[in-house]
Amino acid sequence: MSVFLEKRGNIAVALVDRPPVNAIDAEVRAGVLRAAREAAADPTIHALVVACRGRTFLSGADLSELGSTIPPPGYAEVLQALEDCPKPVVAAMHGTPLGGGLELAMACHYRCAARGTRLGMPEITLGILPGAGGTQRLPRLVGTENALDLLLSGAPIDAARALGLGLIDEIIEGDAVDGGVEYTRRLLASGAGPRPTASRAAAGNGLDKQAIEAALERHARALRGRTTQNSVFEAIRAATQQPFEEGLKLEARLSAESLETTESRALRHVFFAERACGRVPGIDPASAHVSEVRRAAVVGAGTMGSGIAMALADAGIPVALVEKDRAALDRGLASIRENYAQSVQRGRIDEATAQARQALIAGSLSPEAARDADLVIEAVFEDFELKRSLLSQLDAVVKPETIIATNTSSLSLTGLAAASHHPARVIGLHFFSPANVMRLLEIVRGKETSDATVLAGLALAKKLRKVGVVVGDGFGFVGNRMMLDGYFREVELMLLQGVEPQRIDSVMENFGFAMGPNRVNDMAGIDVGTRVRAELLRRESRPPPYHAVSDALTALGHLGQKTGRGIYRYAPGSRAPMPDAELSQLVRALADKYGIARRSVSDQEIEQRCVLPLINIGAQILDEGLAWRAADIDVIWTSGYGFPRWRGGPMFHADTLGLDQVVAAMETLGSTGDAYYWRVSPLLRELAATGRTFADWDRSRES
Ligand code: T1G
Ligand code: NAD
Repeated sequence: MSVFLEKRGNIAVALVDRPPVNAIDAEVRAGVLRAAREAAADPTIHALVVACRGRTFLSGADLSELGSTIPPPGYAEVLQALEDCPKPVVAAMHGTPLGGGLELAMACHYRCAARGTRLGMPEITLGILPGAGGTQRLPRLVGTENALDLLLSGAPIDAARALGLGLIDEIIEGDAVDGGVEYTRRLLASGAGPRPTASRAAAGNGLDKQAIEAALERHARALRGRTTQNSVFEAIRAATQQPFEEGLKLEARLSAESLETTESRALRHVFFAERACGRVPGIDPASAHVSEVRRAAVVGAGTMGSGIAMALADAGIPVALVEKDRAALDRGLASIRENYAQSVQRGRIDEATAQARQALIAGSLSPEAARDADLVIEAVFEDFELKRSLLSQLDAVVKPETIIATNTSSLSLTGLAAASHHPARVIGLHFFSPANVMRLLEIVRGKETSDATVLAGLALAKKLRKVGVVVGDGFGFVGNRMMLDGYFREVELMLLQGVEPQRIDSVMENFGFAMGPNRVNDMAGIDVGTRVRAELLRRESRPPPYHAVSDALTALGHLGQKTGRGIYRYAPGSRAPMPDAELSQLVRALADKYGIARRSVSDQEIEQRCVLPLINIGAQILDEGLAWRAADIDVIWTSGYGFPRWRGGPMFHADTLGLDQVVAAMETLGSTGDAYYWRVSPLLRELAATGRTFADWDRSRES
């Protein structure tokens, strides 16, 4: 039983208890339906309150139930029973009423929510059109324009905003259940009766072209490449032009169709993949006590160190930020101040929050400042000897249980850990730049890293609201290995063959990356890649030309946007890339040097040559055991490298292309291209030959 009916005087409370997040499954639906019927039939009950135990009100449909036929009773039946109840029905919410949960609340006659509640319709982020009447009831409560914004952004709003929009009727201070009952008592006292949302009219007269364009414009960035929004418009239009029942029918059809799209499968895949990567096969979360990080230290206040310090402070963790000299420390602290000031200016946080966070970061010139830290992260120059000596120095300073982390992007973790007397406590925390913004955290496990230390890394990622993926200690870890050996290397080869950088960028932007590879390279700084590769190539060699164009640009001092030219040229103060004739000359000379012939390359080939190498290197990485699941790789690429989430990540995308097709295309490309890199990974070949997918492979390893 997951729904309990309690009586408080003449008010009945249907209390849902379905941990962890009160997702709605058949049992919950059946329980609510029973409660609605009982409330309707029992003359001693004058009103019904729907509320939840635990951390949140209903957080939406149980996603594992979607996709197949939903077991009865259906949403429509349950929600109609609530709406048709002859006595007032009140939703009393807390936590995160989302999707189907909010839809259920909208079918109630009144809605109240505890302060701190965040309400939303996140279905679009899963490629789904809401299917429990949300598209029909929401515009009736808040008007079409607000409904469109909620449905197109998928972003939750707070209780105050929900009250302002008319989505809820009352804010509760304190406990949602007690407050909800109290509110209901007042409603009854004032003589309030049932108030079905369905019988209201939606504000707005249909959706004209202008309104649609304005809405699309507001959400353009998030909706690039997407299709779910088309159904949203169709359903909202029906809400304004057709009777409620007709609108519901249309919504049901469009919602069922949305579930079948590759887009929705991909987005749901990423949703579950992001949660699965917190579980590491072979490591029992109960096997170690993971103590909370109460104080942290960061050594090095450069680009990364400052960003990491902010990420920690943003999560409420006090940080000692250690530098080697006063000037460097001042620079670091100044950049942190500027960063917070900018966040205030852009309205992301208020001044008091910025001050409070900044106050958590204390600069220091001595590693001794790390003495009390539960976690210390070094982010000094990428220099093996420097890092090793720092780690052994920290050994002497920190507590015996302190986690010692390095933010290296290219050095061997096991090699660095050997400098510590406690290699079991040494771990790689590979943050991405800017570290306070980027969601991805690669958690690098060295040979000696203990399970407890890995669990601590995962717990930290969660605390920082990042997605932590555990990876092995190989060349470039997972993300950079795939980028350098796969994607960007092939891009360089295309440049050498005479393909214009802007064509490559536009093909990949059309594929769904926010920015094409050449623009990324220019923005990140071409020298940054050159430096990382120089270190990596000490670990393992790669045949030329590898990244010859970027290395030549670094040698010339053409480092990208920051120097006004790189792969592109930039007018002073502008970030708009312009073609650079000199690049063509440079590329021609390098092509001659490496004996690479110029040839024409179609847009389709550009896309294949960017995407297929990611898949192939990804498969190699799985084969080598450097990532555990194909889905982990998908999380890395969608959260850290701009791979379109709605394509599910490179490995999911491979499954949708069909692995046999992928292998066939690689063989064709290998016959004219760089055979070394087009060798099909044995795992990929085997899966293709046996008609399996990466998803199948992941499943076989979970069991
Ligand atoms: N279904 C199934 N499992 C879910 C789930 C869901 N909706 N939401 C969370 N979980 C699992 C999750 O996989 C994890 O499991 C555990 O709960 C804790 O989640 C009919 C079509 C509610 C804000 O999109 O946004 O309604 O990995 O780690 O950080 O129109 O979960 O531990 O085994 O994320 O505190 C709309 C999705 C569905 C909400 C809580 N609803 N969930 O965050 O915990 S579509 C959503 C969230 C729909 C209707 C339609 C978050 C959260 P495990 P967590 P959290
Ligand atoms: P950076 O040059 O901006 O900063 C390094 C800082 O370390 C400098 O401020 C320097 O003064 C300080 N430092 C050097 N020796 C020190 C010592 N002994 N004690 C205290 N401070 C010392 O470099 P960065 O880009 O921030 O990179 C730092 C680390 O992060 C490197 O290991 C790098 O590979 C890694 N990393 C960088 C990126 C990136 O995009 N920049 C991404 C991921 C990881």
